[in-house]
Amino acid sequence: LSLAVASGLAAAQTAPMTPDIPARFDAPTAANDYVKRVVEIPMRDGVKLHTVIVIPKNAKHAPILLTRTPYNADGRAERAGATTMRNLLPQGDEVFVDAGYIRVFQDIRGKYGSEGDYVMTRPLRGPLNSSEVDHSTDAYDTIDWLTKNLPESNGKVGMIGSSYEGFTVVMALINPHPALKVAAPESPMVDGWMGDDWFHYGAFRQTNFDYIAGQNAKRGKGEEITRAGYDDYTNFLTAGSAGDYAKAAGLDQLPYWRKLSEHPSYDAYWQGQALDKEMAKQPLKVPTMWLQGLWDQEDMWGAIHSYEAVEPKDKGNDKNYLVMGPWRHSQVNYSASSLGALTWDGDTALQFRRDVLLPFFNQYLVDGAPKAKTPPVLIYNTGENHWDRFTSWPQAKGTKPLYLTANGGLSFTAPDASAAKFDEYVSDPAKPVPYVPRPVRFTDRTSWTTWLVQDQRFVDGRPDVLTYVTQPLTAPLRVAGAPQVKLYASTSGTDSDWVVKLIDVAPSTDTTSPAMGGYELAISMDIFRGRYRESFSDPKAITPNTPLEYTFGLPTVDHTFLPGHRVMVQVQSSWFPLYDRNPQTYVPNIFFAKPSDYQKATQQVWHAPGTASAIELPVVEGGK
Ligand code: PG9
Repeated sequence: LSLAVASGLAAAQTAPMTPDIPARFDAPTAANDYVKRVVEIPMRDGVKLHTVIVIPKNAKHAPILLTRTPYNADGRAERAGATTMRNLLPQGDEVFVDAGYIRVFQDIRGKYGSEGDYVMTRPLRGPLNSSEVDHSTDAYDTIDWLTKNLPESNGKVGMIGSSYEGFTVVMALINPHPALKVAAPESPMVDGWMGDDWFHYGAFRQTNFDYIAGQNAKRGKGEEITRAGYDDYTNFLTAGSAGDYAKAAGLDQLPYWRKLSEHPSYDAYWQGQALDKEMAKQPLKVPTMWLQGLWDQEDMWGAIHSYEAVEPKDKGNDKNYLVMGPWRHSQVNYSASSLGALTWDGDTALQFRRDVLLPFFNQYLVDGAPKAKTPPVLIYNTGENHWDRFTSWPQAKGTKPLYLTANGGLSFTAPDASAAKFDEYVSDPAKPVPYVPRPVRFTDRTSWTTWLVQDQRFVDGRPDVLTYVTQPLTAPLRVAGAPQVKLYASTSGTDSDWVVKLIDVAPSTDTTSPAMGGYELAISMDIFRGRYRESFSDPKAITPNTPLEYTFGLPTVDHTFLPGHRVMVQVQSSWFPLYDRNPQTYVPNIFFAKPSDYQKATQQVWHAPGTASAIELPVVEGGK
């Protein structure tokens, strides 16, 4: 008997050599407050796109919120091993989850789980794309499928996403599907040459090398570039040109780097991808909220320029909306009660998502929802620390020149002939001005996300940085719009970069926040590559030793310089290693400059009648 019992038991047991990985494993889902469906949605060319759909349990007539991403759709719906949809989805989605939305993430073609080939920010069908598909058609086909295959939904779709995901939102706005009812491109990548990720006015951003390797070396997450040493300032300086660095990192194997390096100027390749120009062609069909950070370290150009491009055709002032918060890139989707050393009046990102974004989306997506009280323009006043709600933008009716003057001053009065005509410095490509204090670590997330609010005292006083400053203000100075640089400068070289920073200098003592005493906060700054002075598409050598005019727009501001504060302007000729060095000798393609091309140059910034350098400030007279 005892033997029989023993063998019976053995028959019920799992044999020791049973393979331990089953064909399928499903975690229990009964306790979840959502249902997750993973589907492969066919596009018009037969390519299937991997799509993750999260539906609130028992949903009926629920609106759909769609994001199309190159950054792994699966990963967006697994924030925690969660039984609740709120914990499962990203922080920025919480307001939509609470409102009962269906959430959809889709891998764009060629990335992660999706079929097809990957082309970085795939251009629209046309001269640059002879295929039958682009992100406009993929969004259309996806929305069409969702409205036909989600019985829990009311068939209304909104799109949202930041940066690359903002770019895919903009693409969906071109010939949109009729079920696309509302959109929020957040810091969308719109013009990669003028001022979004790849270049700023022609100066190349070397932080992109890590991005290009991560994005293109594999269908999933790609490679990290191995560093020669700890300090990227030294790593890039020793490498030589950006092209030399890329070659050493093996990037010649990646077609996207080759495309970039073959198009250093604003030629048909870049012009044909500029989505603000594309958007300007047609009135908006879908109510759209363009939004971005005022210190957006990656995509500072796209949202504001798209808003401005579309605005003339928004006759009813009811489709085109602008939001600019005191945020770093994509901070709108996280917590935002501070940025670097700066603190705001509460969590400005949550305030926006809860009080403005959700009601705006609800209005167009939720059956029977009330009309939202959405201001056409919502911008944070970074000097007075509060949101401003406006009916139009810019608030300034024009600009007022703030002149650079002799002895490092700034004045609203034009310089006369009696003072010194210019200031001079030597720009040495062997010792470029850093954009953050060394050691520089591109991979240091805190450094990267806060560099635009870095205290500029770390370079103020360098012999190759000119500083101009006012006396402490006795009345508030209100600026609301985009400052314009009008610089008269000469170089002893034949090419040159010009970096111009508009800075708010805090009073030297701050007893509440001692570290803010004398803080030099750049409220707007940018770089301009001199060879593009006359034409962005046809660069030209600069005539040496001749004061020439450089005009370019700085990023938009909504700021009040408070009494006791001072206005400062800094001018320099490098911003390294974020921007590749200008050799200061004209060469056909700076990406491939030779070591002997890099030459010291004597730079002069002029402040004489007829050559009066200024920042044209968007001053709001009367302060409000
Ligand atoms: N700024 C990133 C990016 C967008 C588009 C192209 C390249 C980079 C991003 O955050 O998605």
